[in-house]
Amino acid sequence: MSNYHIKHLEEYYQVYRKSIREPESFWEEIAEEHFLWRKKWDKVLDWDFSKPEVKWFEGAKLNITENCIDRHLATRGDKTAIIFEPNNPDDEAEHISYRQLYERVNQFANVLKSKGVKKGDRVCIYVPMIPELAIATLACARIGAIHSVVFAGFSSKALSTRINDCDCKMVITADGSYRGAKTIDLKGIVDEALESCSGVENVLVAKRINSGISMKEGRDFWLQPLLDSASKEGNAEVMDAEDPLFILYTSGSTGKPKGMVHSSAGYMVYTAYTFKNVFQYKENDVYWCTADVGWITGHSYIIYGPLANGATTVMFEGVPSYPDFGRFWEIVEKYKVNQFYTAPTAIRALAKQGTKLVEKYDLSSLKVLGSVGEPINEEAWHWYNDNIGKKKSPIVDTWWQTETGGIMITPIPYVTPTKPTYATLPFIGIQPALMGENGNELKGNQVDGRLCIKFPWPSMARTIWGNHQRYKETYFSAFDNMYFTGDGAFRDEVGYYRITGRVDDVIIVSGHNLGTAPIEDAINEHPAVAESAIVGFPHDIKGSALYGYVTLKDAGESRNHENLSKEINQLIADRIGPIAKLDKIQFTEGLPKTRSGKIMRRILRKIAHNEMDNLGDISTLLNPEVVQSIIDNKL
Ligand code: 7RM
Repeated sequence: MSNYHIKHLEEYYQVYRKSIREPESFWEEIAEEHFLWRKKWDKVLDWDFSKPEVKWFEGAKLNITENCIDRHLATRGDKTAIIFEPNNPDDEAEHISYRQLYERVNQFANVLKSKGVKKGDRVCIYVPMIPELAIATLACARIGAIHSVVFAGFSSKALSTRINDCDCKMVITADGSYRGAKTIDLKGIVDEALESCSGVENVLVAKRINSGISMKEGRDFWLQPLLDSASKEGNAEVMDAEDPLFILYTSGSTGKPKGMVHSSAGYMVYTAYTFKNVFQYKENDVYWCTADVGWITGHSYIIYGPLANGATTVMFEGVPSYPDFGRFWEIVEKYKVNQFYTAPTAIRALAKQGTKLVEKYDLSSLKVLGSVGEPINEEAWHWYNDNIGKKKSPIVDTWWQTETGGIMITPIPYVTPTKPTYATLPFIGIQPALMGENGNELKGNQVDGRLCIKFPWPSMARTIWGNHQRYKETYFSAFDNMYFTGDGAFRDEVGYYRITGRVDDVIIVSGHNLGTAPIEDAINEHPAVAESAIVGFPHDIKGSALYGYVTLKDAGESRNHENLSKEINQLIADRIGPIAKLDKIQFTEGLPKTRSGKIMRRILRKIAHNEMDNLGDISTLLNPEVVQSIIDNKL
């Protein structure tokens, strides 16, 4: 019997040791006993971090949707797979059983095929949090098309960049979306994006807000009539273990977004196994992750991980503040949610509202509380623990990344004793290392270093779409034979890990990773702007907010700074999305630079953090005099 479900701490340590000593036989047992294979593998693992190349379960054949849907039909056909809770609490919710999911995914898959989508083709999914989003995703996986879900809050420019990067031949979208009291014209955004995407042949449009949108003859099709006439049966495409399952974009510190490529078998095994243990999911539990499917958290822990375990997963269309800040708790009560998984930024926003709206609802069904996306500060941790978990539901602070595919460092609830702000221990099979700046591994406890992973795990991204060299440089070049995460971490006296944040230029605002470069690019498009630099600074709710330093082309020209700031933020909203708007914009006469011309963000970051006394040696700068004037005019 394999160790699929870990129930106490001793067992964790024992299974952990086994997974490190004999990774291949460990993962082989898990894979063999808990999944449906069309053909078993020839080799469990083949890897070489210097290339880098990683293959899990090579030679195996499978389809992930047979594991997420078909195999449950015999025992869980009538069980609810997805509960859809709409934006407006007065609208009717939808309970989709495993059998209905099977039929709807087949119908969708048949529509895709009828429009010429084939195995290996890329399909862009730009759909709000409605059932069609999950169904479209699974339908792609069913026919072996590679889905590229783009968060439906991104601008047309961000969308077209992502469509073109991986040559999507189809876009799936909706007429519009609800967001609290507002609606968003999604189809309009798609139309604008497609002006610069010549490879897209068809657009399938789900009807959500019934807005009078325009449809382009021959290119655009309403989804529902096509679904209605499609068969509810269909065979899943047989995929190789290492065939790509999806691409998901994440922003880097430089240049264009990186299309992280995830493969089929390893991703399935690892997301399913982590879901089972990190949430201690038991049959008939109701699980809710508040993320959007547009992020990796939604891919792995709204769709694939839960469904591979035959779980009931909630999909919520709305926002935590609509119609009021009690909405999350109302939903927990309504569905008797057992596991609740959200982000620190949401917790901080809700904590700010006090506990009145929390006390209105019965939260006694909760057994596990999750946190993900950024470091959870101590105050938020305690508020969550005291008021939502009533000190009886363990908090799982789960550290992981788009690139890792699944949860990497986390407590196992009721197994690992928790500690505020600590993600605690590596999950089964994960071998973290803390590295010093000289490339040496920092052994022992009570050390602070750069977080790396020494050994492959099944759900790691295999490459960056179209740019394997960039994959190698970004993740496998900082340290020999290690995957570098880009995060810093501290290991305490008992070996628990605390993530200290990014060590590169990516800033996490409200749980969204924002690279500085694309934001600076957008600002620099403004005709009056000479150059700009973005840094993060601490923010009560968002975790970090953006501080922009902007120099104008003609310093003598007296432009109204307030108007300029508005125009700059509008540009950012148009190019990237409202999430990337700056909280503070300081107009400066220059930016501190190295002699080779690199902007010294380190100094700007310190100023934004009010650490003026600790700027370090600035004498080597090209223009040290500019630093004092920036300090004098700080916002
Ligand atoms: C899942 C996800 C990844 C980055 C990662 C970290 C930060 C995520 C935590 C965290 C501290 C956590 N994927 N991060 N989880 N930092 N504690 N529990 O968020 O690709 O969007 O972001 O997020 O910096 O590198 S992601």
